[in-house]
Amino acid sequence: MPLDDVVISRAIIERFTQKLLDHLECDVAIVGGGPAGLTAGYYLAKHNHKVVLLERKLSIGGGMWGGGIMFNEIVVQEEGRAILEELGVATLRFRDDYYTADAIEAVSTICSQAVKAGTRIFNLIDVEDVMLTEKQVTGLVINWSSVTLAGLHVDPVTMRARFVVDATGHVAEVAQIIARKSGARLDTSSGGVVGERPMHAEIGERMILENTREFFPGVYAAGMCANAVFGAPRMGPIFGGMLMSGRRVAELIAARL
Ligand code: 48F
Repeated sequence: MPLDDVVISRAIIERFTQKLLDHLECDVAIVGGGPAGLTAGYYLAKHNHKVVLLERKLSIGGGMWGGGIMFNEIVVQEEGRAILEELGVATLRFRDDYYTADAIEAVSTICSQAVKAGTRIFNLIDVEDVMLTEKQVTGLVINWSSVTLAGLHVDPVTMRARFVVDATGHVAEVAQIIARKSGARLDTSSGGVVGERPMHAEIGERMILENTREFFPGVYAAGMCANAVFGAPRMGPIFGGMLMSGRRVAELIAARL
């Protein structure tokens, strides 16, 4: 049978529309498709929770693709290595407790595992606001990131979620939005986004797990965002903390679902 161009278009439009409609209400909406968000998605979906991950860029993977200074190797410590191995990413011992992995293998494998576990990823979507009801975040306000980039005046739509994970990295965008727009205090020392501290891998990696927690009713911080929200150091291209934080936030939320 000859290929019909319009059938191809119809297939894409119908399937995508259905996919989006099926996910306008979910258990957990994760904002940001870096290593922390992807790992959180993997563990939540694996336990049969309905998970949506929203990423503004075309590509998923956040800051992991480029390793350090575009040398596409990442470093993890023992606990991070265990997660990579569980996901099927090969690691190589460098020395002592330092292991390396190919950044491309890491991103593509973690993404694949998250999707196969059931995380539904929507790329090219910008989270521009939250839905706030009786002092609890109940969902997200989303738009095409191309609309935001072009500065077009087009209204967004909404997505309901029982819990939201802010995994937007250094910028801590969801936390910034809540602090700026709601007038309410976040559960941090300053009541707002404290901001990340200068590089210190040892402290940064240690603090990220205690900073992976709820900072506003219904909203959890994970990954680099957790240290930015609560005011802990950055850690550069060691990624164990991102993976462990993703797993931790999944455990914390799963316990409440
Ligand atoms: O920055 P990112 O990789 O965050 P992460 O998972 O990992 C941090 C590391 O990459 C690295 C590090 C390691 O030690 O410090 O920086 O915590 O991924 C965050 C993703 O969120 C997306 C952004 O495009 C990126 O891919 N993002 C940010 N704001 C929004 C967003 C938004 N408002 N809507 C949708 N996506």
